[in-house]
Amino acid sequence: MTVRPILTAPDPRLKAVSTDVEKVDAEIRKLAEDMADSMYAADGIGLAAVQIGVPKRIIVMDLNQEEGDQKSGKKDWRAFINPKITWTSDEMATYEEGCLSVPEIYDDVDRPARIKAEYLDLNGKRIEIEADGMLATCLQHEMDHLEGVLFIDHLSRLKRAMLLKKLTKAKKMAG
Ligand code: K2U
Ligand code: ZN
Repeated sequence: MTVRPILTAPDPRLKAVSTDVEKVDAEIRKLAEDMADSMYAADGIGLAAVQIGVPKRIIVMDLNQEEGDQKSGKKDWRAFINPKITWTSDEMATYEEGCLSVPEIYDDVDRPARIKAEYLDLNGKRIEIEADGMLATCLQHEMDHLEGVLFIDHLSRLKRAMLLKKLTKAKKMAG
């Protein structure tokens, strides 16, 4: 069990474009486990490796936590390695998003309602999925992280500037 600190904005490391995983080996599996431990410790339902300072194209997710399963202790996380979105619907969906790297800020973000994606699992096996609802939203949110993009980057310039000023002040206060 290794909980690692989650970077918070503003932090230039969160703007890194993450690089592909060359080989899904024991080191990558350990990193994914550390990511899952860190996600659960922060009450998240998803986490990208760059959020713990590792710019590798790895995401972990456990949408069961959204339904409050953490109370039953049921942990059923999944890793998405080198994920690619292969199709997006014209139909859009709006969710109030948050982010473990943008603490205490929530706002509506419009994203394609349905997507098709492919990725490698922890055994290096290629998986193809179709997703809608929270899985589609969360996967797109996490894949933004792999491009150095935060959900606040989808908001208006004015709102984003205000939020970054608030986050900068909060960081200074926290020392
Ligand atoms: O990237 C992250 O920090 C993980 C996000 C995943 C997420 C983003 C947008 C919409 C849903 C999930 C965190 O888990 S944010 C905390 C959270 C927890 C439950 C439901 C929604 C957001
Ligand atoms: Zn996030």
